[in-house]
Amino acid sequence: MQIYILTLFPEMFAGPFDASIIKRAREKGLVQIHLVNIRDFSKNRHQTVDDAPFGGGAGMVMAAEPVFEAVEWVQRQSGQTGPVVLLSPAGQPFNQALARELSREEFLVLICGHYEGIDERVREHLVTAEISIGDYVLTGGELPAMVVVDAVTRLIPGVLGRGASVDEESFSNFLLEYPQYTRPREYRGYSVPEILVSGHHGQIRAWRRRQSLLRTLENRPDLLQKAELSAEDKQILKEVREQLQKLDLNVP
Ligand code: 9D3
Repeated sequence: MQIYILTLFPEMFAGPFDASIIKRAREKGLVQIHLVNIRDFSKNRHQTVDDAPFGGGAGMVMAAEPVFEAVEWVQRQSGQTGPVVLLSPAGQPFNQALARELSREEFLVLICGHYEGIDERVREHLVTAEISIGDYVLTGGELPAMVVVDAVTRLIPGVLGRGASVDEESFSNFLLEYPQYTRPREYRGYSVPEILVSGHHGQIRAWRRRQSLLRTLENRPDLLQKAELSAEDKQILKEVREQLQKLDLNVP
């Protein structure tokens, strides 16, 4: 996959793509990440890319021209087309399903917005998808672009080692993961749950399922609506909810 990242701050990307799984994916040629400086496509003497908003108001707006020129240059010189994604707080929430869709593309353009906003004509006539990574305010689209590249790259076939089954992950099944432990069996007096060292595989499976359900109920009750729950799962959740109600704790 070819990923082109259009940004005013290409230097921010040094580091995250040079370690661990993304580094290996790049070395294997499974993903090529290209950084393009939007400022190189400014056509004025001072190389500016922003201007005051028509109609007045605070802050500066990223101009349409350098963004259009940068995207069209990328498409010309690569000879490819594909989704043009704008990272923006007003975008659709990024999630695993969207990461999976994007991972099937051969060519992706990510535009990192900056300043208070971007000329609406970029959205209307250039961008094909607008993505937010969550409900908090960042300084620009650079960190969100890194998040998208990370989530998408690990889904490209061949990037993760065998055994790392991407389908069994939480967010694929809408349950949070169960607690994991490794050696030693006791650390600072804290011991590993006895069941995990019992060798009773059926009981271990049931314990893990229960832990996933409890953790999801505690931290992400919204996910339980989407999860595929067996009759036994529902019984567990019912019992836990009743227990919590008895203790007068709030529970969804
Ligand atoms: C005046 C209203 N602000 C929107 C909340 C303006 C504004 C603030 C911060 C516009 C852009 C930004 C920079 N953030 C991003 O570009 C961004 C972002 C984010 O801030 N949160 C979550 N996801 C994303 S994706 C891009």
